[in-house]
Amino acid sequence: YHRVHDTVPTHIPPWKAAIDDSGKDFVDTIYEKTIGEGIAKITINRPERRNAFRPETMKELMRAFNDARDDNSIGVIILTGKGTKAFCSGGDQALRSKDGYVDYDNFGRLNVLDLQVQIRRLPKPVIAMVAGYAVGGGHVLHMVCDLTVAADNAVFGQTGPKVGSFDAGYGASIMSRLVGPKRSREMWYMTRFYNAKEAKKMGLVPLEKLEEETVKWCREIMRNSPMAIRLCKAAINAADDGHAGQQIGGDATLLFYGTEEGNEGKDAYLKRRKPDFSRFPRLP
Ligand code: S0N
Repeated sequence: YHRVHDTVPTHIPPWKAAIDDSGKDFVDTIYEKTIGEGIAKITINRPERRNAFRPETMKELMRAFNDARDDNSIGVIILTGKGTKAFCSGGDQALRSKDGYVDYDNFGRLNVLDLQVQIRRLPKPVIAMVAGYAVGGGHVLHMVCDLTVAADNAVFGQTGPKVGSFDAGYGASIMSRLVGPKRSREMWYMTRFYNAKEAKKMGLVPLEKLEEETVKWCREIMRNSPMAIRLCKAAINAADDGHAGQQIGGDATLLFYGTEEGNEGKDAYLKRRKPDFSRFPRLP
């Protein structure tokens, strides 16, 4: 036994393009494995869209994860995004329709929810390797991974209530467990982005700035979609009140996409204008 053998080499291994047995190409993703080291790397490859995902992206990621699971030479899987600007920016808002995201079919899908379940159930560790933005559904993907290694340019956040969307399944419950229920509420209600330094300061302000900051928080929340916030709240509570609510949460997202309020956020994002949720009721 030599202590020297305990040191872990730090060089990046040569990655070799991998295939699965479907015979189909990977278009939105890059699937690679190391030679002889037991590591698979799965990269979302839509950097021109900050690695936003569409249904095809999800299908390919699920194929790659499935293959890495079945390959008994693989012991750990890295999930990452192409380039340094984004890990993943969530669902592709340009492809959002009344019943989910649409690319090659004439109906929508929310198949990212299936990928989340697959990653959670996969019996091998999945490590999110995050450079740049991990926001929206991309933030949820990093949260469902076992571990996250973040570069110093990483930015984390949920955009849902700003773009008329939310993840009332794992996106709420896992966050509540990871950062605590109060911080989850901050992230979902206010849709702020946080770098690693800011994340540590969430909720702490100097005494003399207390009221000023509190009112600012109220205003930040009031800018966002009331229905999305209402359902985020129910979803964050579901983690402690019983997981049974979570499927209902996913279905609620689906219904919400068919409403005018849900589309206001997406349209505002795509037209690069501020969303205006003022005409929507804040139900008691
Ligand atoms: C990522 C952001 C912060 C990057 O900002 P930056 O660096 O200033 O770049 P931009 O100029 O804004 O972007 C560069 C180009 O990339 C496009 N783009 C970026 N993100 C998206 C996106 N998500 N969809 C479509 N296009 C995107 C830009 O449009 C731009 O293109 P060009 O150059 O052609 O103008 C910033 O881009 C940002 O805020 N992006 C939006 C992030 C967002 O709101 N994501 C969606 C959030 N919602 C979800 O993810 C849904 C949640 C979910 O996953 C889910 C859960 C349960 C049930 C269903 C779902 C579901 O799938 O919906």
